[in-house]
Amino acid sequence: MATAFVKEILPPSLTSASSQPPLFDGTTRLYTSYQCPFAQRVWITRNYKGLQDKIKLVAIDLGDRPSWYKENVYPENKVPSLEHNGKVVGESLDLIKYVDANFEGPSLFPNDPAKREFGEKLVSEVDSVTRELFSSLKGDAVQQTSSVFDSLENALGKFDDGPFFLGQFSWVDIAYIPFIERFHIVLAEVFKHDITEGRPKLRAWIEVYAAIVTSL
Ligand SMILES: N[C@@H](CCC(=O)N[C@@H](CS)C(=O)NCC(=O)O)C(=O)O
Repeated sequence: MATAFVKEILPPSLTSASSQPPLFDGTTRLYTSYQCPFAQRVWITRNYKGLQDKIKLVAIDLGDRPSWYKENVYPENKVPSLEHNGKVVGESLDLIKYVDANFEGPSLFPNDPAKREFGEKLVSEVDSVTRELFSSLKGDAVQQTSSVFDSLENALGKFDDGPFFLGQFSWVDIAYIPFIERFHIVLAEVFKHDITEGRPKLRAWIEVYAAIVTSL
């Protein structure tokens, strides 16, 4: 984890009027959007590993996307994507692994086989968890999300050597947190419901994560 607190000046989002930054000039670039929870996963990974100087942020305005992004950089036309070593790779969950494997900094993958197995299982479920959370907004969100948050509370109790899913901070936390923190806020603001009420492990997870992020 980066120890010195140096507030990064975020570059402005590029629009259809912006020219394309150089491609494959040896610079590693993370194409991102400051609002996107998928891109946030890779942004957290970069910052947690202290790679702010190694991976340059290129923010894209998704509402007014530059055409060169799809044409020249990433044909899927989504963020995040990472330009590294003469290629562009995408998909946020793959990118957490890619950045962890190809760059320095603290590992996000524990060695303990039981933790690795549990981590794979939790991450394989993250898309269905987020789908369920989003679909709950069409109905009684408090009631419909309750079993999801109960199962996260339960999962957070599996290892007791830290407040995170695998004890120590890992890729599993990064996979879930951008979505859970948004639902935490939406349920509090719109439905006046605190998802951490009666779920002490979930509360500690959100609080400790917030402390980590503000120290990056
Ligand atoms: N499965 C992708 C999803 C990425 C994604 O959907 N990003 C959104 C922004 S949050 C996007 O770029 N949307 C643009 C579009 O779909 O055209 C990942 O995990 O990286």
